[in-house]
Amino acid sequence: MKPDGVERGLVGEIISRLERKQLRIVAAELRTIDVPTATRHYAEHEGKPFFEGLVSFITRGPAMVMVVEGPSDTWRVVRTLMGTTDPKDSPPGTIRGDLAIEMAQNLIHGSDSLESAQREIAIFFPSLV
Ligand code: FUP
Repeated sequence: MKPDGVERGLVGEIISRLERKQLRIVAAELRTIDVPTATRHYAEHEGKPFFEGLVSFITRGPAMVMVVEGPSDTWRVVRTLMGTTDPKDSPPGTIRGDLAIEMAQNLIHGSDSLESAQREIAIFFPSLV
C-alpha cells in the first residue's frame, strides 16, 4: 500500500478487501521506503518521464509493505482486486476503481508475475527468502 493509502486512512479498508478474498497476510510493516530501495524496486521505469515523481511519491511517507499468500496465482488475484494502473480506467469494485482517481496516486502496488513477486519479496522482506 503506497503512502497515499496510509495518508488517507485506507490501510484497514484495503487490507480488509484482501482478507475478504481469503488472502492471508504473511508479512506486513509500516515503513518509509528509502530512495535506493525505491529505485531498485522500480528499476524497469528508470529513465521514463514519470520516474523521479514516482520515486519521490513512494518515499514521501510510510507505506504499508506486505506479503500476502493464497492457494495459487496470488499475484494475479491481487492484480485483479487492484484494478488497472490508471484509476480512471479501473472498474468499480476494484481498489483503484473505487478509491483512487489519479495515476500518480493509485494507492497500491502489486507484483505483476511470479518472478516479480519473488524479486520484490527479496527486496522488501529478505528474511523471508
Ligand atoms: P502497476 O503495475 O499497475 O503499478 O503499474 P506500472 O508498474 O506500470 O507503473 C508503476 C507506477 O508508475 C504506477 F503505479 C503509476 C506510475 N506511472 C505513472 O505515474 N505514469 C505512467 O505513465 C505509468 C506509470
